[in-house]
Amino acid sequence: MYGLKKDWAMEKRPRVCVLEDYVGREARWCPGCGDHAVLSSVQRLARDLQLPPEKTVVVSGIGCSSRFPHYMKTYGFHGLHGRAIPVACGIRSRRPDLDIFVVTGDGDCCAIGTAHWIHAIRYNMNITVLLLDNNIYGLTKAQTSPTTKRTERSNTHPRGSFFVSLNPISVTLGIDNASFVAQTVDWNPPHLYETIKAAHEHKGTSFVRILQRCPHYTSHIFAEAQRDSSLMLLMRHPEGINVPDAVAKTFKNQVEHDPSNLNEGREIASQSNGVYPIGLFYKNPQAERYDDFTSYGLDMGPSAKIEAVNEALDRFMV
Ligand SMILES: Cc1ncc(C[n+]2csc(CCOP(=O)(O)OP(=O)(O)O)c2C)c(N)n1
Ligand SMILES: [Mg+2]
Repeated sequence: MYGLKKDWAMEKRPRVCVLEDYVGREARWCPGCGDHAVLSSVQRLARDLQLPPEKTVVVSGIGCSSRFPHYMKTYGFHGLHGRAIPVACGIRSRRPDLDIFVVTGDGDCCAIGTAHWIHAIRYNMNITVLLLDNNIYGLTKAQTSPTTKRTERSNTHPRGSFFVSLNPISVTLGIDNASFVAQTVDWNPPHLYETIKAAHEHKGTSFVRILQRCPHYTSHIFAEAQRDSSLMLLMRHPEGINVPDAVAKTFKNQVEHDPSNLNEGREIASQSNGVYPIGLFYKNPQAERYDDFTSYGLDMGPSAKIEAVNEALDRFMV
């Protein structure tokens, strides 16, 4: 017909997602809050990897940072305080096909959610955990959190916190079967992006602590490190976080650290000289994954499932 192909309109075009396909509601965080930087990194990563929005889920607990799922145009679950990680593990147990991100705060993960955090690291299911650590309970207006530094003032410690703070990286590196442990900062977008990218690529529980500025309550704590890069230590290795040379050059302090060396990773994490190490402390792609067991039987049809349940129940017959 006049040289036209009859089925031209039926041609299936490849799907392309643009940034707007991942942008949800307008973020209500304060201007200058580090959470904005993490949000745009995750949105850009989703766009760059073309993650299908309907196959992506962001799970959070309660806190300022935990408002994250509202700001992504993907599936999301804004749940209960401290319970983000177990919800994500539950989703992963039966949905190997989804991309699962967890966004949690230092109160959410390291106080009320501690038991879940420890066991999830041991289970090593394939999820990406982003701990947005501003050293304070932000949403409830400035109470001391486990990561609040000694002497820092808050509403619960108006004369300054008097006890030693918890280091989430050292804790995670101490848990058997940890498989990916990294640290980055909200104020260095290339490092932040590359760290989240490497975490997402890793198959297992990736734990990323992001030092995050709270402009309202803890604006001073990372201000020095932001101004002076010698207060940070950049860990570099071909198997580590792949930052462009132009970015790496801006760090005066660097160390070559092989992320398969757990003991060296622990040493770097626990140094108490006031310098923040950033990069990959530890990676073990061979660590056992609990989701390899929980996804058993996903391909069974409904009648086979009923038969299996009946068989299991019959075993308890007296
Ligand atoms: C069971 C329960 N306990 C306490 C609270 C009150 N609460 C809400 S958010 C929060 C702490 C949030 O701090 P963090 O996780 O560090 O998040 P941020 O706001 O700093 O991002 C607390 C204690 C709650 N909502 N539910
Ligand atoms: Mg916090």
